[in-house]
Amino acid sequence: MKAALFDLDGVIVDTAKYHYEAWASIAQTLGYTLSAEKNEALKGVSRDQSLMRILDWSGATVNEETFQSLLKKKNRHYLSLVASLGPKDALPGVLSFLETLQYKTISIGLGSASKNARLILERLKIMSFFDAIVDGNDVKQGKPHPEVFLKGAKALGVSPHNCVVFEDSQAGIDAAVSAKMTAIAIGSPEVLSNATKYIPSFTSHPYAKLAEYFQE
Ligand code: B16
Ligand code: MG
Repeated sequence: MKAALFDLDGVIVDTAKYHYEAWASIAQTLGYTLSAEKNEALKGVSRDQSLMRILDWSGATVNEETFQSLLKKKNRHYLSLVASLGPKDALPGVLSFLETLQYKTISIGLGSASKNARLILERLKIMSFFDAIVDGNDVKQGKPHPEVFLKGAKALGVSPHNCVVFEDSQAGIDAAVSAKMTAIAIGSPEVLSNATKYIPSFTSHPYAKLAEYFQE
């Protein structure tokens, strides 16, 4: 049996831009300008690890209380930015791809670093497509550690080598490869590496073009 494991932010919905906006604002309060290039290294990375990286880049040090309050502030800002998300915000081609996978009886799982993943899936009204959901609340080790995808495979009852992962982040691709899964990158090989295949979006590569990865 084959399974598809989806990352959330940047693959199913364009929330990556909202994470960036919220982190850029936190970085600004630390006197640091977070570039889009640096932000690539935050994609797929957990909330606290992301703040650790920003602190490292900015050279700022904060005590534990401030660290926790910055995490809360970032999440409040992020939640305000995603408040108006709805079904129309799933990225182009995602819904029909999920429908095709379901029609082909391929198991569908979510493997996201986000603790807000369930909330976003509910807003998009696509929760029912997922046979298993593993998110930032369920793992001890964030991407690039393979835990999130290995737990997803286990929950679906599918061997890791039969799983196809869709990811937009380097941390996530590395996690999938380390889990011995097929990694399909949503993005360009100029920015991402280590994936089996690179596609710009689900519109240009519908199921027919990805079918070889789901063959038994
Ligand atoms: P939260 P993904 C990741 O989600 C994002 O790419 C990353 O930017 C974010 O820091 C992380 O989730 C944690 O998100 O603050 O909502 O718990 O791409 O793995 O779906
Ligand atoms: Mg992502």
